[in-house]
Amino acid sequence: MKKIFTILFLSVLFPLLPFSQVPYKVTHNEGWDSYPPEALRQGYYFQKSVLAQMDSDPQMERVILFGKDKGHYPEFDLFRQYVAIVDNYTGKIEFMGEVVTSDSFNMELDDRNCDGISEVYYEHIIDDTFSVDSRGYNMQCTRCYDRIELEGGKTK
Ligand SMILES: [Ca+2]
Ligand SMILES: [Ca+2]
Repeated sequence: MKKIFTILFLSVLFPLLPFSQVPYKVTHNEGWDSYPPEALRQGYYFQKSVLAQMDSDPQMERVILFGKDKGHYPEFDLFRQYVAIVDNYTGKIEFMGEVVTSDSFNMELDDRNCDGISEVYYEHIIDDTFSVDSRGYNMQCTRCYDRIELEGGKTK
């Protein structure tokens, strides 16, 4: 009988013990998944997103690459792409990049000046201009390596 009382006592007490209290709850994100719908231009698709510190506001930003196919050639493919930067907490769009042409979906984040704020780097073909020979080989173009840097919400 004493044992039963002990078990009953423990089963009532157990949920009240400090170690049984969970300080936070893990839930799935609700609302927008990877990006707010306004960040998606018509005909483009989500490619990837990276969480990064993009400005002096301690809240993190989500840097998102969107893209679509532009054309396929024997030796290479062409794509259209752009970068959007979204406040990860509010979902507010902080930056919408220009659409550029490239032969790969590319976006790299780095803090090359070591100020604790990341920059976005990407390569594209200047003026979307390129040429190929009669068989579709030997692409000629001028490439540009660009940078997106936010500071106080402004692009440099
Ligand atoms: Ca921030
Ligand atoms: Ca930096």
